[in-house]
Amino acid sequence: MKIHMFSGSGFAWRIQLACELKGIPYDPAYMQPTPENLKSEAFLKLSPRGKVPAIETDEYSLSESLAIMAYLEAKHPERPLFGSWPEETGRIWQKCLDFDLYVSSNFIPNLIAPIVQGRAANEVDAVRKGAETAHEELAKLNDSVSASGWMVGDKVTAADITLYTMIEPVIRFATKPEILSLGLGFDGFASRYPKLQVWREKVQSLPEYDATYPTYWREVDEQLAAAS
Ligand SMILES: N[C@@H](CCC(=O)N[C@@H](CS)C(=O)NCC(=O)O)C(=O)O
Repeated sequence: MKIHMFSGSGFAWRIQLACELKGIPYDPAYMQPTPENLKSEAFLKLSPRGKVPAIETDEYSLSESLAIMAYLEAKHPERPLFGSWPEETGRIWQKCLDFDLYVSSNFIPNLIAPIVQGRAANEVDAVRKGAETAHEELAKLNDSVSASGWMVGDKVTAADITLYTMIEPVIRFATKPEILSLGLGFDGFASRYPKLQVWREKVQSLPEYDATYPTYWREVDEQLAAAS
């Protein structure tokens, strides 16, 4: 199964994590995130909105990260990521949908995109407002971490995957050296959101995690480490 993606896409990271956790073999089909690639006729057949991730096998293709995770769960029910009984399944879906409908829909256009696209310094007020909304949501999420340290229940689920792969890019991009002067408040993440920090470390400690860490991020990290 191919995963059409580009390195650093949080939505595609979800599919890699789901595959690694479930032991599903996959082939990351990396592309450059250009309009020529994403909006090409061939790619639009796999992903009608021209967005990654999309999966492709000889018989089937699918886009939308939550739909892909649900498909993988139905196809490979072992090591469930969407719960083992109806009430748990409902809670996991609630967490995933709430996050994508109301939270990541703010993170991406109002915080991550202006930073990644180098617009943040010219759009300081809008970015600060995006950060403020993100902090309100993160505070609620911090309070909602379950007693086990996972988002729902007592083991890693699709809820953890869905949230982690968007929260981690926010922390990474909003703490870039050139962004710190905007005072967006993510450099104190661990003390501001102690339960989320423990949760982050739980995700990062999963044996399957390292294989999914974005290769592009790793290269940048290594270059920075070598330069310092
Ligand atoms: N709702 C979609 C969102 C996918 C998405 O926004 N992907 C981004 C990369 S992280 C993308 O392909 N952006 C390119 C574009 O919109 O042109 C999902 O969950 O898969």
